[in-house]
Formats: sequence, structure tokens, C-alpha cells
Amino acid sequence: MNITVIGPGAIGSLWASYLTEAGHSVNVWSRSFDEQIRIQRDDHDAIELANNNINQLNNADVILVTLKAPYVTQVLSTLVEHINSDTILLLMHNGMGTASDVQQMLPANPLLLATTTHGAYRPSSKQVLHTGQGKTLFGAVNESGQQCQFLVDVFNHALPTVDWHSNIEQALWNKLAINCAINPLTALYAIPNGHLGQSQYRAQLDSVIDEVCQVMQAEGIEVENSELHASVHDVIRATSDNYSSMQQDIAHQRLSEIDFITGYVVAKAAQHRIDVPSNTKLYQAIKQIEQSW
Ligand code: KPL
Repeated sequence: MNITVIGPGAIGSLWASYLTEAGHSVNVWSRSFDEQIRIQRDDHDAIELANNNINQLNNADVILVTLKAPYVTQVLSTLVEHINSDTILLLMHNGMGTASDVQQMLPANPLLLATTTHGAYRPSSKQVLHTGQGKTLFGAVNESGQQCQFLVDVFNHALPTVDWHSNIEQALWNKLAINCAINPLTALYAIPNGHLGQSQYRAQLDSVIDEVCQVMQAEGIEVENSELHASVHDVIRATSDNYSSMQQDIAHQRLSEIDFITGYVVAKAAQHRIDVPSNTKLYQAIKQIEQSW
């Protein structure tokens, strides 16, 4: 297949590399002005991929968007006229809230959402390390997206496991809850994920999770409060030495995904008239840091 990866950061470069290895014709769209970019995964041979090539974008069967949530609408809006209406759009990022904008911009395109637990790290712009094996879920946003389940086989062949989820919202909310609990707290206190297991963070962590759980229930998402607490703690333990993506963004003074993580929950809570003081405080604290730069 002809696949364009928009936003070849760590996860985008990982998929670009595996999809190329699986025999697909992959190109990228990035901030770089170079016509080609080089990606070397782990100790494999480096690959050269065309960059910012309008013809390849126009001929793409699939566009995998691995931009961070705050850039999705902004970047796609500059490319709309070059995107064929048959091209499948697959959004893969932390947080929620971009799909409705993308659907408005490109209403005819099949639109899919994905969530992944693969770990990837980019020590330099040309290198990507696959730091943790994970699982990926795809699901449809619109009717034409429902016709694209075959894509699971294509991507699963390149980097297993990939499964189809008939209610991707459910899976995205579960991931969102984990990100709401871990990301802003680790960013605010500049700590690795594992430190959240310490007793001094317990009350704040518990109350963030309780609030997100209430909002999920109001949204009609199937969720059990004790299971949500347990899955947050599982991730804290499994990623104890890692710094969350938001911690890294804030430490490097980069725009974080707070609007699409905690901000999304706070906005949904307001629609349901649910008070979420702990999440609101964290949201404001991270926004304040970003505005101070
Ligand atoms: O997804 C993550 C992130 O850092 O954004 C978690 C699950 C918190 C792992 O660090």
C-alpha cells in the first residue's frame, strides 16, 4: 500500500520503519525541509523515505497521522486540498477530541482512530528505538471507516498485535483515564511515573481517577471504579522508570497535550454538570506553566 505518515516522531517513525520492512511504499510528512529523511530503527539498516512529497500524499491509500493532538487540525488544514477523498485517515495520538474537527475538514474520507501501547524513543531525529512491545487497537469513527477493518491485517503484519475494536471510544477513554492520572501529576512534580505509587500522591491520584470515572459513566462508557484504579496502578508499575510524555514536554518547554487529555475531561464534565475540582486544578496548573514561557 501507499502510506504517508504525517508527524514522524517516535511512534510515527516506528510505524514508518515497520511498514517499510513489511513491503509497503511509505513516505512521510514532517517539519524538515529535506526531500528525504532517514530513519534507523534499533540496529537495523537505515531507510530513506520521501518527505513532504505532494504527489505521494495525493496517492496515499492510507494517511497515518501520528502528530501530537494539538497539531492535528492545524497541520491537516494546510494539506486538505492534496488529500484524495478515498484515502483512509488513521489518527494515532494521546488524548481525545481531534476526530470531530478532522471529520468536518475531510467529511468523505474513511476515518479511523487508533491507540497503541508500544514504547518508542527517538534519541535523535534519524534514530528510533523500539523500547517496549505493545498492542494497538483500531476502530471506526464514520460509516466509511467501518469498511476498513482489513487495515488491521495490513498493520498487524507489519507490527503485531493490531486488533479491531467495535467501540474505539471505550478503548480511548480507558487510555485517556490513565493519561489523566499519570501525565499532569508527573509533569507538575517533575517525577518519573513510578513515584506516583508513593503515599504522598495517593489522595490527589485517587481523586483524579474518581472524577474521570464519573465523567466516563456520564458519557455512557462501561467502567468500574476499582478496575480503573487498578489499571492506573498497573501502568504506574509497568512504566515506573519512564517519564511521561507530558513530563518531557513540560521539562523541554514544549506545548503539551493537556487540552486533549485533562482539558477534554473537564469540558465533558461541564457538559454533564459534574464537578471535577482535582482535574480542573491540574489543568490550570499545567496551562499556567505553558503560559509562563
Ligand atoms: O501514555 C503515557 C504517556 O507518557 O503519555 C503513559 C501511559 C503515561 C506512559 O508514560
